[in-house]
Amino acid sequence: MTGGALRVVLGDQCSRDLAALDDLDPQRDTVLMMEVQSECTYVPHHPQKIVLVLSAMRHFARALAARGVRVDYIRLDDPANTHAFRGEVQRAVRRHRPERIIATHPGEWRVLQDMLGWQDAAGVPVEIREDGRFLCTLPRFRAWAAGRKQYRMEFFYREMRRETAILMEGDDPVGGKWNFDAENRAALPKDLVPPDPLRFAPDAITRNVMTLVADRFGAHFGDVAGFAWPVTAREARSALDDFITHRLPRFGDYQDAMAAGQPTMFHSLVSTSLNVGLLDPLEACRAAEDAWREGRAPINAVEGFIRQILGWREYVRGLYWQLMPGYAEQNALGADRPLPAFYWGAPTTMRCIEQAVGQTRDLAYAHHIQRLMVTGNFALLAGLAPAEVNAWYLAVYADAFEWVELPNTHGMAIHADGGLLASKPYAASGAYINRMSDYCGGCAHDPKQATGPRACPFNALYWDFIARHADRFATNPRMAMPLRTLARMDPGKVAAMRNEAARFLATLDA
Ligand code: FAD
Ligand code: DLZ
Ligand code: SF4
Repeated sequence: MTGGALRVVLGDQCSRDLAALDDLDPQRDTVLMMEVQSECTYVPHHPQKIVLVLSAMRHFARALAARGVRVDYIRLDDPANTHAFRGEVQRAVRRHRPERIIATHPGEWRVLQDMLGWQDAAGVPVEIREDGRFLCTLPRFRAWAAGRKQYRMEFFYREMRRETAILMEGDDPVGGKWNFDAENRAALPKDLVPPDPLRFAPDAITRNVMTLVADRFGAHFGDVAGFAWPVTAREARSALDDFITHRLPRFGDYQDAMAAGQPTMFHSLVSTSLNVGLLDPLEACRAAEDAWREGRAPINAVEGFIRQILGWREYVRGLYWQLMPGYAEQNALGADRPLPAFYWGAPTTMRCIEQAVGQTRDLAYAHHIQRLMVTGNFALLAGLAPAEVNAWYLAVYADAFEWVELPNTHGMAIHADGGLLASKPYAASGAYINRMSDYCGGCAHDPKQATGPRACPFNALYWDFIARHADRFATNPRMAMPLRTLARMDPGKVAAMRNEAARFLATLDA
């Protein structure tokens, strides 16, 4: 080919209606897709995450080719592969001599910086198009954020509800409230077993990728063997339908619940499909809304699910691009402890951690409350270094891309942004984990004890955290209650708990 456009599709852009593919001329244009080592190793991604991305890419390339689109697909084992986006774009320009390059805005700051250098490197104009797969454009988010000192998801979410008319009756939210979260805090009853989610047996393409990934990235944390994620748009839609039928009705009630041996509870597992582009967020929201309108799921479940996608997902993406690159550098609580080895699967006596990390290794998945209130809460209380915590979350989950991972980790879980995203730190003692799970029953620790040989580490760490940051939180009305409780405690008891925390933290450092 000489002339025409080189249209670049990245690994998390496997969407038929991608902006870079608009107005594609099959006679003159070529689509470039590149498997490169640097994207597989910039953090040590879980092997299932790498399989997900590469298999979705290969299936997407095959679907494009079946529609008559010319695809130049660079494989990881291609001997000439430079293993970097820029090098592959340069090589492709030499092969195809296009008039221009068209790309879609990437999901990560570091990739955007790279993309901004493609024009000089390749000597061809580069057009970077807005990613239309999000419901809120970046200029729209900037306009919403302009002039605000703090950003609150709830207000953003209401605007998104109005703009999309999802779960609305005229100007009013259906059911008379915007948010049914207060009804969504039940623990899992002993006799209720969550249904297994749909699993997708790897086809020949996926099996080939699994072998490639096991050979090259077998040393990364995580097991490739159990791979069962959707890798095509069709599979992603079946997974959504399965969720809507079997789990959505109880999604709300048990959204915050955790149970041993129940890694997925009533969650949807749609994040991987949304994030690599196999499923459209509006389609997912509309499918849930239809279930409510047809009486197949209650409003607390449907509103809760839609809020996660229309609210949180769009909001964290807007914030990421609003606040980068400085956002990643923040460390408001001065946390500097290295990540303990049990995050990478080393043995621990804490059953909640062992369950969350164990299923992460097996499935590249943990649900929100495990990420926030178990591994995230521990990182917050123990003062783990934000850069290490972020790199861990980015590596170990199949759905992890920095635009969504960083604000959730840095902002929501470990408060490294000092409260830009969340009005208070999500800090909790063992009592919370005991209330919301059955983990503590089989644990070597006792959630009711804060000191002594069987003490739950979360207890002493919690009060040590509150005491350590008491000055900072003194002006935060949402922290008034724990600060008052601390002030009323016997000073001897506080000192004993802080000693316990110091002793426990020293064992981590050792
Ligand atoms: P469900 O509970 O079924 O929710 C439905 C959908 O809503 C999800 O698929 C997701 O697309 C969206 N959603 C839910 N919560 C959030 C949220 N807080 N922010 C953005 N979208 C949300 N999500 C990612 O997609 N990638 C990540 O790398 C990621 N890292 C996280 C790190 C931490 C520390 C925390 C606390 C949360 C993180 N989340 C991340 C958000 C959330 O935990 C996952 O989206 C969710 O667990 C995915 O599972 P699911 O599809 O079963 O979600
Ligand atoms: C995550 C990932 C991986 C593991 N490999 C590739 C790849 O080989 N080629 C590619 O185009 N994209 C890959 N990705 C996804 C990119 O890292 C993703 O596009 C950026 O993180 C921006 O969101
Ligand atoms: Fe986790 Fe403490 Fe409960 Fe053990 S007792 S499972 S460490 S919260």
